[in-house]
Amino acid sequence: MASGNSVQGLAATPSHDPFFRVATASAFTHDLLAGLAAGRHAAIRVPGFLPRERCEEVLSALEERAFDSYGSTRVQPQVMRFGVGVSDHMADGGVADAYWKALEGHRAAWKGLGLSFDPFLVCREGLGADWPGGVEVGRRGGRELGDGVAREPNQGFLVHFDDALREYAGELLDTPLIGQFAFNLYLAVPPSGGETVLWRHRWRPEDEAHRRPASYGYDETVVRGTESLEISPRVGEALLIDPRWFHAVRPSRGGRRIALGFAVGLTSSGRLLTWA
Ligand SMILES: O=C(O)CCC(=O)C(=O)O
Ligand SMILES: [Fe+2]
Repeated sequence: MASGNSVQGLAATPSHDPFFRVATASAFTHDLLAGLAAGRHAAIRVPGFLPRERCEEVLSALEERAFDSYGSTRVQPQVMRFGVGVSDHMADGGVADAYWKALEGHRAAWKGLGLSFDPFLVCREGLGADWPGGVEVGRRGGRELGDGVAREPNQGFLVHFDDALREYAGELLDTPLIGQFAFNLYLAVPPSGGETVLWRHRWRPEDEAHRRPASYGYDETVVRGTESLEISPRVGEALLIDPRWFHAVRPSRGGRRIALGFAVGLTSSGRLLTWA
C-alpha cells in the first residue's frame, strides 16, 4: 500500500464517503462530467442552467396540455408525462415497434407546443458545451431515439435505479456504454416536498426481495441505514446524477413538479448520447 493512502484512516469514520457528494457549478465542465463518470461525485447541480423566461415559456405551453400517465402497472403511484419514453415500450429485453410509432406522435406533440426554441436541444448544447464532440441523441438500429420527456411525479418516484445495462438485453444504443447519467431540468417545483434523494447503494441481487411486485421501484427498506443525500431542485436548475445510485423523488406539496428529463450515456469512444 502506498503511504498516504487515506482509506485506512477513513475506516475509523465509516459513515461518510467523501466521493458521495454533490458538485454545484455554473456549467457542466469536462472535469465535472469526467468526475461524475469516474465516481468522484454522485451528482452535479447547475443552478440557472435555463433562463427563467425560457422555463416559463415551456412551462406555460405544457400547462395547457394534457399529460399522459406512465404504464400504471409498472409505475405506481402515478407519474404523468408529456412525450414518449422507451421505458414504456420494452419488449423481451428490447424495444417494441410501438415505440418508434409513438415517437412520431411525440415529435408532433412537442412541435405543436409552438416553442421559440427546442428545449431538449438547448439542454444537450448546455450539457455538451465543454465536452469534446458535444452531446447527440443516441441511435438504435440507425434510428434516433426520443430526445426527452416532461415528467410530473407529483406523488414522487419510488426508490429505484436506472441502468440500461440491466434493463435491456445487449446494448440499447448502437454504441456500447461505459457510463450512464440521468439529466433533469426543473421547470416547476412545489413550495415543499419534491426533493430528489440519492442513496449510496447500487443494485445487488438480494435487493429483489424488496422490489414492489411488477414495479420499477423498491420498498425503502432496501436502502435502510445507507448514506444518502437530498437535493431540493430549483426552477431553471439542471441536475445530472449517476442513476445507478438508488434514488427517489419525494411527493410534492402545494404545487406541480415538472422537469424535462432524458438519460445520457457515455460511450466507449467518449461520446455523450441521450435517449428517453
Ligand atoms: O426528477 C428527478 O429529480 C429524478 C427523476 C429520476 O428518477 C431520474 O431522472 O432518473
Ligand atoms: Fe430515475
